[in-house]
Parts: sequence; structure tokens; C-alpha cells
Amino acid sequence: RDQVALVTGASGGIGEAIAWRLAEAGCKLILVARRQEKLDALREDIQKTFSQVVVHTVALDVQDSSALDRLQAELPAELQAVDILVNNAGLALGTFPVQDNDLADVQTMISTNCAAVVHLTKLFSKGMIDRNRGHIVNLSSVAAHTHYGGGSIYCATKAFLDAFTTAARHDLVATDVRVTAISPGAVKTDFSNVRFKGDSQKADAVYQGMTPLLAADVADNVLYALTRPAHVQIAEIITYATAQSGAQ
Ligand code: NJP
Repeated sequence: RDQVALVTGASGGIGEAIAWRLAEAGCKLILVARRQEKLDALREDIQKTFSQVVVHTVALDVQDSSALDRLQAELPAELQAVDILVNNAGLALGTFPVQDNDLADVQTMISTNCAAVVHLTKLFSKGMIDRNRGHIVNLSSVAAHTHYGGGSIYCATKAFLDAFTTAARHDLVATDVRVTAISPGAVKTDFSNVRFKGDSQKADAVYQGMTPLLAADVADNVLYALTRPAHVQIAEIITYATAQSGAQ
């Protein structure tokens, strides 16, 4: 049967690019994010290009754990056995030295980047283990490795994700289920606008002096990991923009 792929944060940026690549690869898609209208527009666009592809959209906030609990049961029957889980929804908020961290923003980053991934992995790994097939892909970051100043919480959430990904691989080692972290550097998406709450000057400054990665570059890395032969498990793909120092 066609593989079923669930992508969080599919309404834009890297998640949208991943959705296109998975559609091209013939997967049935479950696209998750908060903005229903963006998801609907993407579904229409994908189905214009790939008319055979099944695309189902779910508007929810991954911070809402009861919505996550309901997610699987509310999926159409043909989509309940998820083979590919792409935990992509995530964000950074601001750039603060530790003494100035905004605790509400800290909570948002932890619940979105960490807790939701733990929850979705728990929900969908069970079926993968039972069927002895599946792939979990976690969108981490070079920030998990560089730990730049002013980004203590974002870096820590991505370091959490890397550790979680590695430990999950140990837990699943007796199965054919694979786990991969994809860790990009600076990617030209809405990410920096979200980070600086719409301050375009600050957002643009992030990409100064470099040609940032494209969302499609990251989606290529995801597809590479997913399409290796079954005996090959990619642990992590780390990609910097060529002129990126990684210090911020
Ligand atoms: O960001 P952006 P990217 N519940 O802002 C969704 C990592 N990364 O594509 O809910 C549900 O364009 C949001 O949808 P909506 C980064 O940490 C990036 O660049 O409708 N969904 C949107 O679809 C993240 O893990 C860079 O607003 C939620 C998507 O997430 C991943 O790549 C560098 C949500 C965000 O799209 C994708 O980021 C790096 C929620 N609570 C790692 N909150 C980079 N761009 O430079 C957000 O190292 N979303």
C-alpha cells in the first residue's frame, strides 16, 4: 500500500516543502498546522499537480495535548496507520540573554518544539512497532550543536530533540522503524519573522552575508533519509548555509 505520511507545520516553510516532496513520492498525506486556510490552499495546489494523491488536512495547535489525543481516531480509516511521522512544527521566539528570557515564550518553545514531539511520537510509534515499519523524522537544527548566545531556550529545545531522537532509536532498535534528525542551518522561511514578531529588519539581518538554505534543500534531505534502503538508518543530517558561521 502507499505510505501514509503525517507532517506537522505543513502550512508553510519547510513543512510545506516536505509535503510537496512526499506527494511527488506518492505518499498519502496528513497535513497538520493551526492555519486551516493555508492547509486547504496547499491541498488544492498539491492535488492540481498530483491528482491521485490523497491529502487530508487537520487544523490544530500541537500545544493542545487533548487535540493530539483525538488526532489519530479522527483520521479517515485509510490514514490511521501512519508510516512516516515528520515532527516539523517548531519555532524560536526572540533573542534574549538568559537573565531576560520571557517565560511565556519559553513555555511556547518547550511545548511546541519538545512536548508535542514526545506526544506525537508516543501516539504513532505504537502502530509502527506493531507493523514493524515506519520512519520518524524530527526537524532539529544546527542550533542543537552551536548553542549560540541569546538563543538558550531554542538551542536547548533542539538539543532535547537530538537526545530524544537518539534515545528513540535505541528504543526501536529491535524493529525496522527508523528515526532521523534533520538539522538545517538558516533557511529562508517565515521562521525569522515569527522569531522577531514581524520586525522585518531584525528578521532580514539573520540572513545577512549568506545565501540561506531553501526549504526545498531541507525537504531534499528528508527525502534522502526516507528513501535509503531499509537496512540504512540515517541518524542525522546537518546542513549549514555555505557562508553561515553558526554563531547566531
Ligand atoms: O518555520 P515557519 P520553518 N501548532 O515559521 C507551524 C526548524 N528550523 O519552516 O500553525 C501547529 O516557516 C506553522 O503553522 P501554523 C524549526 O525549528 C528552521 O523554517 O499554521 N503548528 C508553520 O507551518 C522548525 O522546527 C530553521 O502557523 C505550528 C510551521 O510550524 C522547522 O524547522 C533553521 C505551531 C513553521 O513554519 C520548520 O520551520 C533551523 C503549533 N503550535 C531549524 N507552531 C530556519 N528556518 O532557519 C508553529 O535550524 N507551527
